[in-house]
Amino acid sequence: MMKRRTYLKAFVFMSCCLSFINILVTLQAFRGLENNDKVVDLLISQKLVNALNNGTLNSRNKIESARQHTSETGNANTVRRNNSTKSEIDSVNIEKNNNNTKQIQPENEKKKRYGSMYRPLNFVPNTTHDKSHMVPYLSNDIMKKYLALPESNYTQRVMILTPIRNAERTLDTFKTQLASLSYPHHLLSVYFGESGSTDKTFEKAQMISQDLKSLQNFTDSRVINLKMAGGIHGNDNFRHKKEFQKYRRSFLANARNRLVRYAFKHGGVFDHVLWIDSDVQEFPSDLVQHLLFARSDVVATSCLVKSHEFKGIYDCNSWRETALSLKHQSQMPQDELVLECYAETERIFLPYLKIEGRIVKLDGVGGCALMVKADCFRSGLLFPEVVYKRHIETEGLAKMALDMGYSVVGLPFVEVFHKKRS
Ligand SMILES: Nc1nc2c(ncn2[C@@H]2O[C@H](COP(=O)(O)OP(=O)(O)O)[C@@H](O)[C@H]2O)c(=O)[nH]1
Ligand SMILES: [Mg+2]
Repeated sequence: MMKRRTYLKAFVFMSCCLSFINILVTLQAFRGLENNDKVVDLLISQKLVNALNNGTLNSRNKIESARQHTSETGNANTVRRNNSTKSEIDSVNIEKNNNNTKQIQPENEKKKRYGSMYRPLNFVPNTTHDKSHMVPYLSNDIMKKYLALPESNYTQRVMILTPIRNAERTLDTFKTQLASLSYPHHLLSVYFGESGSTDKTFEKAQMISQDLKSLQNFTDSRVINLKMAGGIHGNDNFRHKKEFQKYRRSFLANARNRLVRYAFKHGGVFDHVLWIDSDVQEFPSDLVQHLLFARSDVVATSCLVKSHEFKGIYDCNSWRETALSLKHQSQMPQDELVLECYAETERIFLPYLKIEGRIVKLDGVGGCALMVKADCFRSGLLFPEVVYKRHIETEGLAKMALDMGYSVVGLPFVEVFHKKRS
């Protein structure tokens, strides 16, 4: 009897041990699967980022590309359930891409036409009527040829004006770029016009101003509270919705006008106003010299965005009218706002005018990096806050400047880079 009970106990004990080991093995297996899933998830999200960056840079294509990759993610999930490898996932995605050739231009075609950071073109291609928004990468030799500056003894004073709102995260880079300007710092002042920030933009800009004055020898630097409320804010897709543009751009025009008025009242004497947006992350150290070299009243640079080994147009507001664009506008009411990048308007973007040389005539300008002679503002030029000849803000300023008899030009080879799209 005792013996049978001992056997029974031993049997129960053994069964418990076996079940426990079984549970451990199963748990381990699940964890392994989970980790595999994480790796696959990472691969998928990386592909999404790549696709967004590799597609042409206009927003419509970006949306298409994002849509396509949402369905790719679905595909990959199916593959994951079947325990497939990375190369299998890649081949499924490549197949999917092949079925969508309309949306994604083949890499080789893109490289041949626009060059790339690694294989720049050794000539200036004619992209005048290009609709892709991609901008050719040109070799250093070509760029040097079109960007050579004469020796000069600079004496002109430049007031840099930058409107800021929730710019805390971009201000450090912005300050580094300002500090590396090779124009004599004692001829430069920087005024920031802040309003509506919900982060520490104001405090950060104050610290930067202090450094620019004491460590970088700038003549003056201040942060001004513009005392405004409103505007349109949010990520690129939201902020750039067509229906918001009249109000958004009018608000920005008002901010710019307040800032420039303050500068004239409190900023001493200066010869030029240089507008630079706080989310422009890279500009050439000789930016000021290039803008002065144009010897014009209103001067804009190309404003681009980098995307892996390619680059594309960010600011669509620097353009030249064509006969066709003017014909279209002549059929519109006077107070209708014409906006670039929302439909084909048949205008030519500044970066596509390189074929004409280093200083080209424009009819519209953007505010990424924009120099305006101080005398233009003194004689009444401003950023229109209501529609002026079907345009507003910076583009409206260009239209108004032309009407006042001022010269409006662009420097297609001088490229500043806006931060990546959000
Ligand atoms: N003071 C002020 N600056 C603003 C406001 N909204 C934007 N900005 C600044 O104006 C510049 C251009 O604005 P942004 O939204 O980047 O224009 P986008 O690049 O054309 O979309 C940037 O330096 C912004 O920080 C605002 O409401 N108030
Ligand atoms: Mg911006």
